[in-house]
Amino acid sequence: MEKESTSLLWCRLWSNRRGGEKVHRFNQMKPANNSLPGRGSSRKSSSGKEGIALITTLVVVALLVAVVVEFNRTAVAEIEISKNFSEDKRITHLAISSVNAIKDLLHLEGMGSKEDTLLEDWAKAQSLFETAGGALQEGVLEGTIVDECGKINVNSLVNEKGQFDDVQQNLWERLLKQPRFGLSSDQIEAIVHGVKDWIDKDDEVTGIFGAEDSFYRARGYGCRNGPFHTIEELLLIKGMTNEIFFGHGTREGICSYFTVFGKAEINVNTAPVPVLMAFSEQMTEDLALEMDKFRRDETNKRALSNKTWYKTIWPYGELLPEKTMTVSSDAFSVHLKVTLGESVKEIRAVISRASESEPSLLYWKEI
Ligand SMILES: [Ca+2]
Ligand SMILES: [Ca+2]
Repeated sequence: MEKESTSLLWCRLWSNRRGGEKVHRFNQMKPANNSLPGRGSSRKSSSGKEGIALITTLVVVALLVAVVVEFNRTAVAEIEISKNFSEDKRITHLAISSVNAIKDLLHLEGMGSKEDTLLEDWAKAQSLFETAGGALQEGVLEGTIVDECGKINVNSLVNEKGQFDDVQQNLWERLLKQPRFGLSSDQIEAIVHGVKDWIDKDDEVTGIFGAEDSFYRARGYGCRNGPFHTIEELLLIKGMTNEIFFGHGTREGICSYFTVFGKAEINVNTAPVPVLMAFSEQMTEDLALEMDKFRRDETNKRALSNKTWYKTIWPYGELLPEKTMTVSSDAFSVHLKVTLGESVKEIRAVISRASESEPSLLYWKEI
């Protein structure tokens, strides 16, 4: 029965891909009772949930395999047309197709449940890419998907009045003082104040370490006085270095824990352990690791729909800053590595998935 369903879905998707349709026939993929819920609605039964999860998994594998098979077919056809068809173009074609498949995956998972967790298929992208890559005639497809909403949003450090958001400032300071980054208290203050001045619209230097236009003009560029557009923009801030941003030796870089995409709230289901540790002065690494273990346990899946699940582990009276916590996400980054023959290409893309609309591409960069 399962084999028959997989085959049926594959054929439908394959047929759609060949016809160039972007939108898949969700009606045909609905369970017989027509109970596929919209994003944000409650699910009717656990069997319904399992059904949706199974369908999502089947569709994702079918999508990625279809992408690769289509790629092989197109590549062979185009090679016959032009002998100058370069590996570079073929890699780009495969990368675009793969990111489109990921957009479909995120759309489907968004329809299945309102919460986003590390138990979902997007978080197991490596194995999905391996499955799809197995259908490649030559080459390797590797990749990861990361929830950008599990990170601290750089632009949320400053409120509409141009002042520090206290909760966000605390998050920054608690994160950056972790020994993994090897930063002194002066360095931390310089980064936090520098970022605040970069965003705020005024030209008043914050504290003794901040910097405004007069400082940056000497470097040949102006102060943004507005929101960050990319996370790499942090490298322009006074006090920031390549070593701090990317890491060096045993020191970890800070770049994996900040984002410019998504919302101010952090998804407690997907935030990396160091970000969990930044939620409270009382949060130890052991506690954060225990939270991480809890949210990766399939038997706790239902609990993850409510951001207060942490209380089942949290031993302290003081609550975590729940206003800055969420269980759902609207921005995901894809890191893709495609190898064909001697050519290798890495792509970083960011996909936005606002509720009630199809995912869209926010960012695309060939590394
Ligand atoms: Ca300022
Ligand atoms: Ca400013």
